[in-house]
Amino acid sequence: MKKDTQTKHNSEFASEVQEGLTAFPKYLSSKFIYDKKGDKLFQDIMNLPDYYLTNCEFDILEKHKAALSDYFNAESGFDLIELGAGDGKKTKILLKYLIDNKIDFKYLPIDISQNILDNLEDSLARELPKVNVETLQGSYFDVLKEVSQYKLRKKVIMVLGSNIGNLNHDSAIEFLKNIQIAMNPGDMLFMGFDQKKNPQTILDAYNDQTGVTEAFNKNLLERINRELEADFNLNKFKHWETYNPETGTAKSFLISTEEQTVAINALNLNISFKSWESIHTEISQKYDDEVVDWLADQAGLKLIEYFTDDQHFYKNYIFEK
Ligand code: AVI
Repeated sequence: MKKDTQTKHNSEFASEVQEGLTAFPKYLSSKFIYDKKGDKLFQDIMNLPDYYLTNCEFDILEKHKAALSDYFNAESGFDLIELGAGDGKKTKILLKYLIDNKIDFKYLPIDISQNILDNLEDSLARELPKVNVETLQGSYFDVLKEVSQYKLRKKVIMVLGSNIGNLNHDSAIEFLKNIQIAMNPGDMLFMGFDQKKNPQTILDAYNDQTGVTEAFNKNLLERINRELEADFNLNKFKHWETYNPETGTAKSFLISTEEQTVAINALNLNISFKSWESIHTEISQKYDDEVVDWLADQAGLKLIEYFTDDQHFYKNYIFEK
């Protein structure tokens, strides 16, 4: 990451931590979980049997790759633009099918982390050397703005993993609107949305017995300790998950198990916690077709098709402008 970008991230982190921990009730944004350690913990979460989202999306791509290829393919080829590419494990199912069937396409993964993009490029060179790949480092919207200038051929913008679920509805509409603005008529958006289901299945996915999700959530506090010279004692906080079946919102909290004061030296700040006081850290929204249709409509997009797994736990939708 470039030095000026790094400084911008650090000051954004510092000011949001200050704002969230001096508010009532306290909160922190889940986007800050993802440093090097947080990225690794999220990879571990995706391998947990209880975290059904990954396997469901894997199955959907495997089962429907031919139909998806038919939707995406265009006479003069297409650009497959992936936001938040990660390790590309799921995407490779589709990439392999497109290569095996000699479909004309270029793959453009976008990620904020150059490290993730370098690893992805290396693994593609080994596993699928025929894929024409161009990595794009930057925030989604800066890169999307650039990409919206590509008007020569069809764009398929892909967002896997139900990442939209980490946004409240207003921010989700904003996110979709920004994508819509980058699209031209005929372009497509292909996006994963985790679905409402048995609340116990959802709670189990975000409250695994091995403690990986707890460590992932607590990485926020660890990061504040590391980067802002704080003295959070992680053993004095408890990971807590709730799910509201009425709204479809899963929420993660960190709960102070005793009355305590934490010093954040880089901010010159002491934060007091009452016993059992909470910090809200993440939402993981669950959807149904009506809500997805409403979000799309608000963002100026048309829902045209969806694909699901055998249990209907998860859906990948296709939208057009
Ligand atoms: C990245 N995001 C879609 C994950 C989710 O399911 O909300 C993050 C996560 N949080 C806890 N486990 C996984």
